[in-house]
Amino acid sequence: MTRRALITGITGQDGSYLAEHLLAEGYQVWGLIRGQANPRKSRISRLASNLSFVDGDLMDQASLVSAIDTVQPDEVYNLGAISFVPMSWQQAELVTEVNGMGVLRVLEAIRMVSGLGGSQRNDGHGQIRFYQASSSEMFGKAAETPQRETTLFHPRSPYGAAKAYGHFITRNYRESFGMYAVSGMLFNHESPRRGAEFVTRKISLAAAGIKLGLQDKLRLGNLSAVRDWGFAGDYVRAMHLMLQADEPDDYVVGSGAMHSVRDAVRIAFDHVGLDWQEHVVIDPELVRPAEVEILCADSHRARGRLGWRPTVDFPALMRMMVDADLEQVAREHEYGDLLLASSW
Ligand code: NAP
Ligand code: G4F
Repeated sequence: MTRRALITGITGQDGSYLAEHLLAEGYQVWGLIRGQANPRKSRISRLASNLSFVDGDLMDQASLVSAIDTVQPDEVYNLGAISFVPMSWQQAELVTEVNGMGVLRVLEAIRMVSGLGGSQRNDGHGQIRFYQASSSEMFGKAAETPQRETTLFHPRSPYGAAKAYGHFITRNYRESFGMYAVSGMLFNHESPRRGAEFVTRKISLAAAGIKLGLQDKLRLGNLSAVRDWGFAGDYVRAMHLMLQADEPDDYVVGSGAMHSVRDAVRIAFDHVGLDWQEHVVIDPELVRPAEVEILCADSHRARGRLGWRPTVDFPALMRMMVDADLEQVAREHEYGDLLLASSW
């Protein structure tokens, strides 16, 4: 029997890579689409043909029940979120609703459609498996480095706090109702499909734009922040592997390598033969109210139990993104919109 997967956030970076991966694995893939004329729906259809769509929004409980009832999925991947951390200080309540309460709504929808309730627990037969997109932002001001599954959470943004709620409620539904519900605590992962507001893509776009003579300066905030960056195509494989394990559990997923924002700029500008120091301007407006200074993953559990391995290291990832942007920026009509988004 063909397995069915439902992905929320299918129009985002990870949703597009996961859809491609699951289609290649032989799944029938459905995407939850928000809004009456979502402009990104056609983009995902072009990237991954053979998709099916169902309407719904993480803010709307009934739409999620209806989506799960319609699709009757074997696996649900909840990737939908407002994922840009600075937005969470501007619209804290909305981010909490979507990224925190939205997780509860999906779990409730699965519970209702599966007929689980009260003291009734799942017997494991034909149950819907659930993946929650948790985040290394939950570690925030990290109690130890590298971070592993047992490291205490100390979120530094409303985004991180909402993700921590989503993480704990997922574990709670696993323990309360016997649901197969797991969280992937994924560290930063990037690609040529990354939103232009995130720092790696902002840098790769600027390196390409400056090289092509379309831009001169790149405004950045904290150059000293350290992240564990990997390739999104590798990380969606980990999501799928987590739902294939015999027992449900939570996993840290990252490369274990640390690089600063300054390293990212240096690699990208070197790749196109530019001196980054002639172009980068520090903008205090881009420094966050409470910064996450350092993140680094200890992925021993995922590597040992799931056999997961990343295939692209950080310098190769930055070069891949710059090369893709040299091509994309040359198609000038898209450049204005991307530049606007990358000015965050
Ligand atoms: P992304 O590119 O920003 O995509 C976010 C997706 O969420 C979009 O498809 C968006 O759809 C959808 N969405 C937003 N609000 C929604 C709502 N109210 N109802 C339903 N869908 C909604 O993010 P990403 O990088 O692919 O990340 C995927 C997930 O992993 C997110 O939950 C993110 O927080 C988490 N995560 C990401 C990273 C990373 O480094 N990329 C690391 C750890 C965790 P629209 O087209 O409707 O806007
Ligand atoms: O690329 P960023 O915006 O990613 P951030 O905040 O780490 O969040 C991403 O990864 C999380 C996983 O840890 C996800 F959960 C989340 O959804 C998202 O995908 O910023 C990375 C670092 C920060 O320390 C930031 O202060 O880069 C620093 N930075 C310096 N200048 C900048 C800039 N970030 C952005 N976006 N723009 C700048 O100009």
